Amino acid sequence: MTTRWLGHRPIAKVFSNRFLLPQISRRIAPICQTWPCRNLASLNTPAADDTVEILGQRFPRDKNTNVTTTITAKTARLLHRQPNHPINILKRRIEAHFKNYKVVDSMNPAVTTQQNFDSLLFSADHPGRAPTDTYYINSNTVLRTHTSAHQSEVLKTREAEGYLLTADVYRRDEIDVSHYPVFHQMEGLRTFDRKNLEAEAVVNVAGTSIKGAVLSETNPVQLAHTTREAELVDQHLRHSLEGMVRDLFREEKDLEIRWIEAYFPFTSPSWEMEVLYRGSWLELLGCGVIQQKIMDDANNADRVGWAFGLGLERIAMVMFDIPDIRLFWSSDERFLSQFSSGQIVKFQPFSKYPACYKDVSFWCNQGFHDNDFAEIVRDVAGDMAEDVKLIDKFEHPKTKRVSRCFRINYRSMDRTCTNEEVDKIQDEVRRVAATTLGVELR
Ligand code: FA5
Ligand code: MG
Repeated sequence: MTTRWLGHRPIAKVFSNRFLLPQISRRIAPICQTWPCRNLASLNTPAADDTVEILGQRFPRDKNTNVTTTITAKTARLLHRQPNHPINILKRRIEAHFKNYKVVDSMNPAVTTQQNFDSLLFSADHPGRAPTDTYYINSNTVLRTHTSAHQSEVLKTREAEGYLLTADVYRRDEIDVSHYPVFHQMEGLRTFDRKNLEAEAVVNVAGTSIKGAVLSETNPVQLAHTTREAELVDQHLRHSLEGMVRDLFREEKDLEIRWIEAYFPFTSPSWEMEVLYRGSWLELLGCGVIQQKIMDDANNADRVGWAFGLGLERIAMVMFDIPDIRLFWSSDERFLSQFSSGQIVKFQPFSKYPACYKDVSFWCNQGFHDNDFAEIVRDVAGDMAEDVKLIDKFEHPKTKRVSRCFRINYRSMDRTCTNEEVDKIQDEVRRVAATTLGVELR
């Protein structure tokens, strides 16, 4: 599945299994207590059965709860604030670049659906709200899916002209070496006095990758803005981001950057920035001119502004040569000892342990979603699951039922696993899938 979650992600078609989801975590917990997976401790976290605990705060469960203790345990890790961790090193680099921006890095990950979606003008039926993609603590509360969830409250403070807000964000997603259900984003915000915009925002874009007309019918100026206002804010935004990325990748003298038109409910015009890295285009961030309604609602009617959201793992994987996103969560000294504050070094991989592939096939009910299966694998196998791929799918010509076959690649980051051990995990994955997703094993 694509990572273009807010912009171009295809609409998730299947919702009917949302009523199965709340049962998953409670059924898995007892199973995993006997299990040698890395997240055993988190699964054992005592919590009253009718509440979800996040950083010491308890939230009532309801029919929409789909977050598991494997995931909530991650909220305490705070990798972005851990000195000598690559995520923190990168965060500080960007903060050093945007010198006068106010740093915000301790916002609570449990946010209301108002903060995560409504305040950002997401429509009621926006696919980003789907429980297949978002971790619901309960019907009104989610683990933030992006740092934009805090835009309004930060703007309301009117404490600075610019902010850099870093936090862990949570998404139900596929499993592979570049996807993890938790990652880190940095949100940048900058506002200008609308009356003094020409003086505050004007930049020289000559010699940058910002070329030609900046605005188009498909990426429009907001009705609330004049074309000149939009142009000034847009150019200041992209000029700032290009400067930051060239500074980060200062060793790559000829780094190629391109701007792709994007759509976000909370900005217009909107862009994604991509860089050409070792022959392929890599999406680093989304950005745009903040919808004036958000500014108005946040007590900033006299100002206009821009915002960006960038993925720190994406950049850190490239800068530090980290091949697998699970490594960021490792507490293995062979990983952690390689990094120290302020230094960009290339990661020296320690030996890769052997992979073990196991397939599972089943008949699915209507409403089955690949992410629900991925969630079971995460809960049962923990970080032993390196990736899960759908390798076959077909519809029975008579019954119209759909059969799917997934291939799970099990590989520990720190030891060789025995075949027996993996077989046991695989048996549990099968069993839990059958009991919680209602699939018929083949
Ligand atoms: C957003 O999350 C928007 N909130 C960004 C934004 C902010 C737009 C402010 C406009 C104004 P998106 O889902 O594309 O957009 O994610 C932003 C960045 O996070 C991506 O460009 C990418 O670098 C990173 N990212 C997204 N999904 C993942 C993932 N699964 N793993 C790692 N990084 C990811
Ligand atoms: Mg994107």
